[in-house]
Amino acid sequence: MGAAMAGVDVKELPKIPEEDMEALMAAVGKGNLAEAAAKAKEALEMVDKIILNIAVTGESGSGKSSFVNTIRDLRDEDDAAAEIGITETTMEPTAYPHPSYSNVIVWDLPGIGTETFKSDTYLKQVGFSRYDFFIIISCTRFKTHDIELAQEIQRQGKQFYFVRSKVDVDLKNERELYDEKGILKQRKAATKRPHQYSESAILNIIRENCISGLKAAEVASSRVFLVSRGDLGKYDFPKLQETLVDELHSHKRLAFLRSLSNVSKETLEKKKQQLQTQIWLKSLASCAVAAVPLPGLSTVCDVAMLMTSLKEYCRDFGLNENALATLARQNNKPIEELKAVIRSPLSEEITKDLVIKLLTKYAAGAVKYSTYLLNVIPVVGAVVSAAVSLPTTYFMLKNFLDDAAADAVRVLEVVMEGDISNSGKQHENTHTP
Ligand SMILES: Nc1nc2c(ncn2[C@@H]2O[C@H](COP(=O)(O)OP(=O)(O)O)[C@@H](O)[C@H]2O)c(=O)[nH]1
Ligand SMILES: [Mg+2]
Repeated sequence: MGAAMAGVDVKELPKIPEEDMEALMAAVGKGNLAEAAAKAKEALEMVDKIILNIAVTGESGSGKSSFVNTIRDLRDEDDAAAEIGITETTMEPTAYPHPSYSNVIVWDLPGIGTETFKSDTYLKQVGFSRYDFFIIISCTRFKTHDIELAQEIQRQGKQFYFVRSKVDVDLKNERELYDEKGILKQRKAATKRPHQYSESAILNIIRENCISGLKAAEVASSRVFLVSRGDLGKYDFPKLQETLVDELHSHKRLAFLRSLSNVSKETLEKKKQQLQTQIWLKSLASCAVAAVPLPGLSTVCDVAMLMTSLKEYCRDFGLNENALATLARQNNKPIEELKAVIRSPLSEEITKDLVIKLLTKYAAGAVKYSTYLLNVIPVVGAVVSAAVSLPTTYFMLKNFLDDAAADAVRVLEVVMEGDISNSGKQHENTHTP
């Protein structure tokens, strides 16, 4: 669990990054420590209250409801899942909050593309202003109404993303044109297809096919993300996650990031970095709000609040029994195989005693750090205990977060290993006569 703080040279201790410092100083203001902590707590609570509304739209049958489930990391058969294969009969969008992050709401919009479809009235009917961005799904090339809708969204000043669904179906159909050695069976099918079967080449053909249609229509963005229901780690789903995160307004980014399935190392890294930006505020809030002195430690802090933070980190990185059981089931792996690579405690193991144990571990190193803090944040220095508590708490949270993120990367590696061998097996099965 992280490098032990005891014996760490004070020069090696990280400086507070400038933007964290700004947030910290803003919270401290001219007030006293209690006020500063209350402000920090308020700032953190505001972040928790941020709501993100994602609109999923496209033709009926294109895979909207399936995608709504996929992005919420649910299987179609799960209780909270959107119903699949239902023809929409109303113009009412349906809200599907993320099962673990209820402030992230995915909206299943009514199907577009009927005879009477008009992009502007459609957007009015579904409540355009509510949404942060739009996902337009198609299981074929994008059609006129997809394009008109994108252009209207653009005109009204919001972002849209084209998602091409059901690529698993395309790949399966394409594979049938090739023999068991992967050689194209019919010459006349060879116009664009490679002679030797190649999944990436076929995906590129699908992508180019979509893009050329969008370019011809002069849509503002002709990026297309290829996905398949339930295959979160595959095709362009991880790239879509990253793009959405990058293009989201910064105050909504954390809310969205936390809700993302841990399907790529890039997402995990971004999640960690974004969560890190809150640690100073969390430490400050913990040092004065409901803080109690801890026996044997020159630290005062709100242990209950720290416990909550650690449990939240576990949830963000899928480190609890429930999430691991689901992941194991989805990937046909024994849960023990996933647990074997986890080094930090799971959510269920986080107790008051554990928090105190961790704080004790980081206290010695943090004492040295307090001198630095006394100089930069005089208000903290005014309360001697806080000058030690603040860095102690900071290092405890920071190390726990780093460890949880590293665990999630290792779990992902185990899952991805499985993915490669599984897909290999699938190919063999498909082609045994
Ligand atoms: N193979 C495959 N089938 C899909 C995929 N996405 C959706 N479907 C199927 O396509 C049909 C329509 O999907 P649905 O999500 O109900 O579309 P909606 O009408 O746009 O909400 C259902 O039978 C789904 O199971 C996918 O990625 N792969
Ligand atoms: Mg539907």
